[in-house]
Amino acid sequence: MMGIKKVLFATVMFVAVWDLVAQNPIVTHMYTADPTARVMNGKLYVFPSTDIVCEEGKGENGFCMPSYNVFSTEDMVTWEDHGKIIDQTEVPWGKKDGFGMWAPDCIEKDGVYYYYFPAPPTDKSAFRRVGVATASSPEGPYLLEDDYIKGVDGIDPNVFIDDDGKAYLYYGGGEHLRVAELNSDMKSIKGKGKVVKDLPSKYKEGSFVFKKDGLYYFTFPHNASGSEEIAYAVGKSPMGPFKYKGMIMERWKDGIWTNHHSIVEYKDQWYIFYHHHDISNDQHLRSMRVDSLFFDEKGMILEKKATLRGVGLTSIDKPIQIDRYSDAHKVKVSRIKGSTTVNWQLDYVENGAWVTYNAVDFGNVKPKTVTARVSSGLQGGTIRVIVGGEEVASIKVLNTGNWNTWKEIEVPLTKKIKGVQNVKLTFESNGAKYVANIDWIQFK
Ligand code: FUB
Repeated sequence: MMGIKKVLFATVMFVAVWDLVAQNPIVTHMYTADPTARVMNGKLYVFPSTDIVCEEGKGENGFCMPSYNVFSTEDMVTWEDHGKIIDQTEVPWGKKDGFGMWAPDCIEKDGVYYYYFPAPPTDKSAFRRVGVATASSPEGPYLLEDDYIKGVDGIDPNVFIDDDGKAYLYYGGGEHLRVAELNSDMKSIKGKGKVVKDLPSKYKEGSFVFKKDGLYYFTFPHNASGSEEIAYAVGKSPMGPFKYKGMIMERWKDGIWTNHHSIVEYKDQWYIFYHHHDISNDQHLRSMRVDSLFFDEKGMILEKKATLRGVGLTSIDKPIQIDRYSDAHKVKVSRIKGSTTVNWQLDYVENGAWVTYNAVDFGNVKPKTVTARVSSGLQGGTIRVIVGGEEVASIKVLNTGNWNTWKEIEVPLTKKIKGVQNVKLTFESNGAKYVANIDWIQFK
């Protein structure tokens, strides 16, 4: 799917800039979950948690989560990894081998970046306590507070600062989620946390609050049946009550129990960040994703279908990873066996299948050919390439030997293409059920 273009290792800093990609998942060199996205200094920063493969007996509930990295983008396409900002071994009050650094948040107030994270405390006073670390830049370095926030007991801290400067901490997981007003030091709460009222019953976690046009949106993963959907409620105060409005994103039905999100507006577009188990197919090794989000004229959130395509424009200067499609019919997706990078293919592509990939930026290059990297263990067939609604090429695929033997087939384009266009491929077989597997296409 993508390759690392530049990787610089230093003692304390790891920086990686990826080839232009705008697809899901957005990071493939490590597992990232629970993404909190924030706009800071004109950039979009994402603060996720980190999943790693668990050693026997480590972590909790199958999760092994030792540390936090921070990522940023300015174009929603190129992502930079600013490296590890906090490790469990550095938390003064936390277990050094707890592997329980669950969903974090970060927010700026008066030029200080406050990073909130849950961790298992050494004093065993709770399953999770919430710690704070501060920095003068979103990328750190972060200075950890000596102790956790007193009176806060629970996972998934989220902070919202209202227009009047008052800050609120939301936290917890279970039948009830909680809210407390933060003191102006942003490191302690006023009184006791209160239950957020009027939310639907059953398991909830991962509160994320934002305000739009005077309305407060209380959004949360909700396990209404079997795995978590992303749901929301709205209210007129950051403390609630909130009126339940329904689902933003439906629950996963392919073996992953959690989802965890954040919602942010960046450069006049709203986005939802969330996670799935794209790379690993293991619900404890998750990868963060992003899709665009829309509201209706009354401010209600339109339900979002998770996509592989993600967001942003895809430039034609590299192969287009068609397996990260916008929409598809009669195809499956799998990792390519033996690939040294994280790389997917479309497979089980049936006669009559189609796949769309939106927002390809052809610029003014006016490409002359299109190449497809394909394999077929049967008779092959024809792949028609349709750009902006018009057929621009037809690619004949024959048997390549087997489904793991790849061939690049280049054909001329019959039309001039420029600007931003949606691309569609249709598949017709030479008689067999399956046409061809396809890794990528490239316009040149
Ligand atoms: O990542 C560990 C936990 O899983 C998070 O804290 C929850 O929100 C769920 O995503």
